[in-house]
Amino acid sequence: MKRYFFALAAFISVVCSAEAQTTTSTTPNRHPSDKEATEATVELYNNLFKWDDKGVMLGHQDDLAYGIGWLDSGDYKSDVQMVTGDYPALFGWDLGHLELGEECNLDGVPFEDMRRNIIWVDRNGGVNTFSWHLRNPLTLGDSWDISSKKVVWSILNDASTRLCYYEFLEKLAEFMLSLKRENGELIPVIFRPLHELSGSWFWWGRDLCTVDEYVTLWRDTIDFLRAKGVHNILVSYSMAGYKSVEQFTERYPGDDYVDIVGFDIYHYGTAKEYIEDMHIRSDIARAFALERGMIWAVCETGYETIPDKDWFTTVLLPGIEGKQCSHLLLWRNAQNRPNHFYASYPGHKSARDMKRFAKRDDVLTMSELR
Ligand code: BMA
Repeated sequence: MKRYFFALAAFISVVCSAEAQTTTSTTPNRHPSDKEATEATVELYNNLFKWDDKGVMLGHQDDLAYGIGWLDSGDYKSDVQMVTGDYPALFGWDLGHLELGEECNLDGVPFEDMRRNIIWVDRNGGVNTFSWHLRNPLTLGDSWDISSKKVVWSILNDASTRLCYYEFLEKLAEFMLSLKRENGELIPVIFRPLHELSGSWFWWGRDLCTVDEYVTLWRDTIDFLRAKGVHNILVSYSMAGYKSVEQFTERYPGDDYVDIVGFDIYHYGTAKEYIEDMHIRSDIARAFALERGMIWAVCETGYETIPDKDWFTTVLLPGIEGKQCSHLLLWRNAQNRPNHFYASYPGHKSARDMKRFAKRDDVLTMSELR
């Protein structure tokens, strides 16, 4: 009987350890939508899931480019770092005016400096994410030029507008392919094209094109980049407002073209409204992401001038807490536009609270990603 018992125990232990081993060794590496994604891009994609289990990555737009009262002079200054003691985990950049071949982006950031900062972020374990307020390829006005409802239609149907758009994309591809590590490997990044699509303030917005036109434009854009050898991007689908799953998915371009889903949300009205809206949108985004084995993010957020000194822990935090949000990006601390800032800076009344928020175990800053 005793012998039988030991034999059984040994058998169970062998089976269990074999099972434990199979679970770890066969856990598939998750793969981004791009079948040819570079190794580093696959790694970043998998890391985003690991970090997602730990907390939300804190991000800031143009963090190293400028802040309140200073401009980048190559010394990696950062309002977030000065306030919290650590850099953000996520660094946002905008590529607007790259398509024009200009030296600086639409907010005056030299692309050379941006590239240097992106390389520094990557070397130090942070993540870079891009938006693109690109010109209107039909009128050559800016992203906000919605004077024609035929822009997307024209890209798809009119040879000269299409050519112009492709020339824009060509410049984008060149830039993405210029982001390299010291060993020559491409730096993996997040790209969220044609963002805030449920709003109608950009030429690609909801009232400016049909569902089919939007989806086709998105796919053509990503196909173009991939055909140019750009395999170092994770693609992020970033909505503006919505109230239902139907609205959220209406213009979704498909799993072969998207890696991350999310939305841009700003605090305009009351705190209660912001939190409630955040909950409605994040519940929908999260359920959608879970179903597909994806992550979801707050792709842009903030309260301009942060008039509430405890905003980070009493408004933003209850908005995202318990929702398993991968990352959030605070918008820029403009140096060229008064009262246009979203992260605290030294001396601002919200500084103590932003530090408190950043120091939480479930909020990740750059050094915590390692
Ligand atoms: C907007 C504002 C603008 C800026 C644009 C692109 O939200 O911050 O001042 O030019 O984003 O960064």
